[in-house]
Amino acid sequence: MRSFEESVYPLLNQTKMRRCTIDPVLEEALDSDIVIPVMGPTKSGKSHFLNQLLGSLIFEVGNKLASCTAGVSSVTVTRAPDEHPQVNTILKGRRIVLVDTPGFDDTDMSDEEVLILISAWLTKSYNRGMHVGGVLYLHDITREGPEVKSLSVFSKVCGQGAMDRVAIVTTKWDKLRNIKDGEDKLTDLCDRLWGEMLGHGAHIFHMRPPSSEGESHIYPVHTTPWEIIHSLVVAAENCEVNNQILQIQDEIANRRLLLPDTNAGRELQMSLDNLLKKANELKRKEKEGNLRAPRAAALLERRRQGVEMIIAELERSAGFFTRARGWIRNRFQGGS
Ligand SMILES: Nc1nc2c(ncn2[C@@H]2O[C@H](COP(=O)(O)OP(=O)(O)O)[C@@H](O)[C@H]2O)c(=O)[nH]1
Ligand SMILES: [Mg+2]
Repeated sequence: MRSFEESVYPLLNQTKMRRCTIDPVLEEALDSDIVIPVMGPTKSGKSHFLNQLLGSLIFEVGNKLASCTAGVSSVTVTRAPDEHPQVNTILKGRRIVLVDTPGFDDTDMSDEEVLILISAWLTKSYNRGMHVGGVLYLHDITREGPEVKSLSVFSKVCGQGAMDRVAIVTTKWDKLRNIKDGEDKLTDLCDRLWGEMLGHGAHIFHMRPPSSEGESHIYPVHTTPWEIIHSLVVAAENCEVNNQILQIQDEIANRRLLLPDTNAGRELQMSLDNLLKKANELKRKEKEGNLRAPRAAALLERRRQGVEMIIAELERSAGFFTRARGWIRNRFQGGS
C-alpha cells in the first residue's frame, strides 16, 4: 500500500506544522477502531461540537494561526455517558476515534494545505487498519454566502459509496434572531446544496443549542452530539467492515493515485498549472505591496509552505516534475 504521508511528512518537518501532524492516536491504531472525522468550513463549530460531546475542553475553539487546532488532531473514547447505553451496547469496548480537522476557506491555510493534512491523516489511519465508521459535516446555520467549494471537496473526499455514513449537522441555531429564517435556509440548503448528498443516503441533524433545555420545542429538532454519534455508530455497524473506507483513502492507499489526481485534488485543481497561477498571484500581491503587514506576511509564508508540500508530492511522481519544481520555485520565489 502506498504511504502518501511519507512523501509529505519530511517536508512538514521543516515547517511549524510538524507538531500538528504527529498524532499519537495513529501510533496506537487498532483495527477495531471506529474513526469519525469531523469536517466542515472554518468556524462551523467542529471543535465546539467535539468538546460538547466529550464534556470537556479538549479541542481549541476558534482557530488561531500556529495553534495545534490548525492541524488534524484526534481523541479516543471507549464509553458513551450512561444516558446513552445503546452506544455502549454497540461499541462493546471498541474505541471511537474522533478527528478534528481544519476547515476549507481558512484564512490562515490554503485549501491545498488543508486537503493534504486531512488526506495524510486518513491515509495513515487506513494503512494502519483503522476503519471510518462515519463522517460529520458541520454547517453554521447563520452563515451567509456560499460554501460550495468546501462541500464539493468534502463530498469528493468521502465519495458516493460513503454517503450513507455521512451526517450533515447544522449548528448555531441559538444565534438566529428568528427561527423561521433558519428553517427557510434549511429548506433552501436541502434543495440546492445538499440534495445530492441526501439523495445518496446522507443524514441530516440539527444541534440543540446548549441553552435550549426545556424550550427545545421552538427549534426544528433537538439532537445532542451523542445522539448523532449513535446514528453513525449504527450506520457503521450496518456497513461491511471492508467498505468502511472513504474515496480518498481508496484512491491514495489502494489505487496509488497522487493527491492532485484524486477526485478531491481535482476538485481543488491541484495541478501544476494552478500552482503556477497561485504562485504568480502571490508574487503580484507582493509587488503591489499588499503584504507589508506582519499578518499578511505570515499568510504568505503559510501559503508558500502549502505550495511547497504539493510540489514535493508531485516531485515524487516523475522526473518530469523535478524539472518543473525548479522552475516553479524560481518563479515563485522571484527568480526568472
Ligand atoms: N452561539 C453559538 N456559538 C457556537 C456554536 N458552536 C460553535 N460556536 C462558536 O463558534 C466559534 C467557532 O467554533 P469552533 O468550534 O472553533 O469552529 P471550527 O473552526 O469549526 O472548529 C467559536 O467561537 C464557538 O464558541 C453554537 O452552537 N452556538
Ligand atoms: Mg476547530
